[in-house]
Amino acid sequence: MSDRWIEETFHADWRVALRASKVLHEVKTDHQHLVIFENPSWGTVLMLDGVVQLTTKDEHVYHEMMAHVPLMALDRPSKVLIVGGGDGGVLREVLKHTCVDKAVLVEIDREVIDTSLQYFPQIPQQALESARSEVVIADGLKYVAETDELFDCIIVDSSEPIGPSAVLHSKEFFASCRRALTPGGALVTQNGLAQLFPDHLAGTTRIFASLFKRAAPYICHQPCYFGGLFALNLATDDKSILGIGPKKLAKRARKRGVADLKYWTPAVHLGAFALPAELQRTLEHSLAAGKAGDDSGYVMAPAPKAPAKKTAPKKQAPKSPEKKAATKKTAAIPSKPAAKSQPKSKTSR
Ligand code: SPD
Repeated sequence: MSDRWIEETFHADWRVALRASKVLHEVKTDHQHLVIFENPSWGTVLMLDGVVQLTTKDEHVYHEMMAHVPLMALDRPSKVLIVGGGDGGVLREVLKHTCVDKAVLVEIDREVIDTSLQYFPQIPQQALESARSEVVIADGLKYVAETDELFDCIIVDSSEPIGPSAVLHSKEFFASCRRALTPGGALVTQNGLAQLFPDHLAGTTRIFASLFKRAAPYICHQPCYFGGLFALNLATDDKSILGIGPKKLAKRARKRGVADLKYWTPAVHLGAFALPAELQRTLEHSLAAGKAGDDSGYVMAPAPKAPAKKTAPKKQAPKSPEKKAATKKTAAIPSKPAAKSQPKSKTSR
């Protein structure tokens, strides 16, 4: 058994390490550091720039919730765009919907696709080679800004707001997504750890609410994203898609041949939009700030610089990126929105 422990280095205040019983591949690609390794409990693990992206043990949770929540909500989605997601997990789930004629996957880093096919082919299965799939190696921001095509659903399967994924959390990018959606289409993105960094979720919700008629954050339990509830977020101009009941969802799943899932069910779909009280409050305050003119998203502060060799007298430890961003955002969000400006929550169904 190897003694190498590979750390998730993304969080400034804690480190989670996984034992690599075997490192299968490690490379600095043109875009990021990529490592794939085996772990006896988690299976095969993919990490990009020190952030766990997936493990073969639990990838189904995230991939099913990213794909089936928006697609089951839509009446007959036929064209889907996936930005990122080069491992093919979201694409695999999207193609389960027989009504989807075409799914375009735009990935900036070819090596993510190639190494996924090589080291965990059970995740993409045949999705990347499907006649219904089109794989484009391109910058997602540029692709969405320039495409003439319209999609019923856009799924942004990005990493955290660092490296090549940073721009995929920006207002500019989400505005381009809106332009590339058919009327009433759905946009979904991931929004990080809901309880620890609610500002990420709140920032995107504020952007979504400024661009769309409805922003609908939802959550899942993704064991390998250590730190509790994991947030996803859906935006649409057709609020009726958020009111589909369990019977209709089940009927759609049957009709489209979507069966044998491991996480998504109609009840899980509906329950995912039920947010813990404090999170709901944070989002309401954030939306109130949005109404007051602040439609900024979540911007991670640059990582603290390494200390200079000659150390000056210590003043205060640098704040972690999350703490800095949190401080900035909290200042913009009234602790209690004035009764008059209390928004009708756009996050409710
Ligand atoms: N905290 C990590 C979030 C990563 C989201 N993307 C995962 C890619 C899996 N297809």
